[in-house]
Amino acid sequence: CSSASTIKLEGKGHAPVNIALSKYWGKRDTILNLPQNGSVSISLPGLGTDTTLRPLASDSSQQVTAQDRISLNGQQLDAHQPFAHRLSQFLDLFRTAEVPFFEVITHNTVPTAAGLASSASGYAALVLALDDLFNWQLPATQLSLLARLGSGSASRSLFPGFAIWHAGQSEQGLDSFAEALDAPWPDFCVGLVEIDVAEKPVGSTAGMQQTTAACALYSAWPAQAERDKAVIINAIQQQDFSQLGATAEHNALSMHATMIASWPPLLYWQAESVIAMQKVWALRQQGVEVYFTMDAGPNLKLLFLAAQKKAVSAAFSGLKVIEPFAKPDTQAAS
Ligand code: 2P0
Repeated sequence: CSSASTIKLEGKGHAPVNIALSKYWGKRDTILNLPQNGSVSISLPGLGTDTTLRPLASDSSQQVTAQDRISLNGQQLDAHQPFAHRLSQFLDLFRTAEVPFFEVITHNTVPTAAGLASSASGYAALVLALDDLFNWQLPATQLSLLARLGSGSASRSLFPGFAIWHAGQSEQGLDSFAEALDAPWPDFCVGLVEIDVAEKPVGSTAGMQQTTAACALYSAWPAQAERDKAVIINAIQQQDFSQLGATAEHNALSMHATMIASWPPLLYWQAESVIAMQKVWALRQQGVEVYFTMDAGPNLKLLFLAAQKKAVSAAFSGLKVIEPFAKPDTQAAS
């Protein structure tokens, strides 16, 4: 797609993090990041990644370089560092005669304290920066497909609001991309409960491999995940919060059940995670409608409507509340 005349001096991209309401867990192709099942997510505005890309040409006017130059949050990374290595492998897909290497300047606007994975926003922002640099002007669904090659969940971070990632069926994965589910829900709130933000001992990619290879329960997961996805899409369209919350919580617990039933076992929870789950269940008993979801880590993400914001915030001190559909100037981040 890239001819010398269309390449800009630099390309920029921004993408938000997203939280899956019905989860991606397991790959049918580990190279192409093709999932065993589809998923549905909500993007969190204000939390994400900003990336700038510049060509590092090896012509006479510039110092000859034999590798990408990658910085993360203002820090230059060694090429062998895992984050930089994975990113360079992804960039291998896009090198041209004019752009043999890239300078990548990436900043996460995800506060480390939020305990959110940044690979989704990271690869989505990188693909947007590539699109800008090479002036491809690709539609969002095709950008989603490219972002998926970097990290599966990145396919969903191309879109604000709700997004659906279709698992697809083809071997090449040209039918495995996300698209927006355009259904704004102004009252919808996500609360971030920080339990521990230290890097997890088993990353998602390895965790998925472990689960699919060594869990008898896993065989039931893809069909349940597809059913949950359909129920959640319907709940979003009908603005049926009870249906959405209950299905999302059950979906997350079912995913974690497959991890726990692997051997060796994979348990991302900490004692405080269970205490927070019990607090959510106690709140529901008291009539406060709040649900949780959890990813490959110990932190909880709470789902509730604006009418419950006060009660939920009172129960979880320091809760960071995101209102995905609020106008930017009224965006709550308490
Ligand atoms: C999700 N997770 O749907 C699920 C739920 C974690 C638990 O997508 O190997 O970083 O890069 O495709 O996307 C995290 O896994 O994995 C994830 P790769 P990814 O959000």
